[in-house]
Amino acid sequence: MAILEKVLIANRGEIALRILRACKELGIRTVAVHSQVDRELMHVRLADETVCIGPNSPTDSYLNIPAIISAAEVTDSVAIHPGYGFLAENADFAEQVEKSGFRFIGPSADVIRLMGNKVSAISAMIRAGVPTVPGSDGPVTSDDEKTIQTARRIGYPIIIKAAAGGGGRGMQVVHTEAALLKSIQVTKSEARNAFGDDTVYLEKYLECPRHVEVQVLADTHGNVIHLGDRDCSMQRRHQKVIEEAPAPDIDPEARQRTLDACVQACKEIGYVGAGTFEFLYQDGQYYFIEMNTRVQVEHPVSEMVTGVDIVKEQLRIASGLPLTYSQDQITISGHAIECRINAEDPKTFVPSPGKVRHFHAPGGNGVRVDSHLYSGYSVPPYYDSLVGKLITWGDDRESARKRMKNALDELVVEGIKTNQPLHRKLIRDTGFRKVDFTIHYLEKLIKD
Ligand code: MV4
Repeated sequence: MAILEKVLIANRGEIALRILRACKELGIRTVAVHSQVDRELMHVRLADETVCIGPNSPTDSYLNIPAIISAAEVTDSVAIHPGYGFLAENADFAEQVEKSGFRFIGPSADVIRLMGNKVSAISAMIRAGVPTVPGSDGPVTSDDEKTIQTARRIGYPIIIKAAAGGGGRGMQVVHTEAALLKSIQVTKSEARNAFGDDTVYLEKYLECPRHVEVQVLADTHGNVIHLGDRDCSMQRRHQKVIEEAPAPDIDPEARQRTLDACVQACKEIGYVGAGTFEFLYQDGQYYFIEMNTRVQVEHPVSEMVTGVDIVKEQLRIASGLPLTYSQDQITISGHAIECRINAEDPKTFVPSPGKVRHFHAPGGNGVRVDSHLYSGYSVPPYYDSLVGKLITWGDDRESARKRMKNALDELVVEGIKTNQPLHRKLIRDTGFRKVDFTIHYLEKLIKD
């Protein structure tokens, strides 16, 4: 078996550059597809071939399935890497890519669909022995008496979630039985409008958890490994701001059981590719909430503590090659922290596109910068405001933190506003230093 010959990168910005670098290391030829304004992107300059797939609006370009597949056809690409966001977790896209004769770099359309529906995802996890949140074990039905009984068994507060939701869309918390049925109707109606599917389910609402996730890799030969976990609790409005690996201050037995269960679940569902199991972690227990069937923004922190190149593994897996490592060859060494650099006002979080007059990346031992920025580049207003990721590694959490403090002091982005000042504050914050935080920490910190 040989490595893929030519890969089309169906994304933009830092992740497109990240994928291009992995392709180059493996000797894979690259096709960059881009919107009109994006011809100035760094990875477009570096790609072997480029195709303009449409106007600036994402719907006309990076979400335009026929345009992307046509670009794969005219360039004789053999595979499509979707990155994250855009079409990365769109099962119909994966299906059309495969039906058109290309390899989709990710799991099968069926597995994307199974995990895209949160009710079927949770059922699959229960079958595989992954710990889940106490809940309705299936959708809420029209039998209101039964729903009330189910809610009493779970106990209040309860969170109502849309099966087609995820990533914070389509959820509502209820504190009393009096509010239950009305809230279910409201969530159903919102879900119908947003996703065209009004299926909802119930879970016990965990009030002060951390967000801990497990990175896995699975090949087409039945080999599955995990790369440990990450903490992504520092977030605002479901946008992660800082991530780290390994998740600090975790019960070792609960962790090992959960990591093993994730590997087992991949085997049972026939998972192929890179994937992430999302958990809430509270009082020493893990509770599965969702699975992401793509490479994630924060994958570098897992790379830094394992030495595994996750994107190269994705490309090997899609080529039909076995994973480079067995589980025995994976050790977690040291600690890594990632700060997401966004083009936005550090106080109001309003996007701040525009021309980068001057860019200077920090460097030195244990410092990694994943960014498509360069001096003179204009950040367009049409897309996500993520312009780079600063990642540091150290022997332990405190060393990684100190390196991040210095790297943030060195970073220069002039011409646009970025959240660099917020990061400089957070990295010095006592709650962050002492691992005394939950998913609600940053939003509370910003308030005062
Ligand atoms: C929860 C929860 C508390 N209890 N489920 C939000 C995003 C989606 N992935 C799931 N989410 C939550 N589910 C139960 N049973 C709290 C959240 C939640 C959250 C989770 C992870 C990271 C940030 C969050 C922010 C607010 C709420």
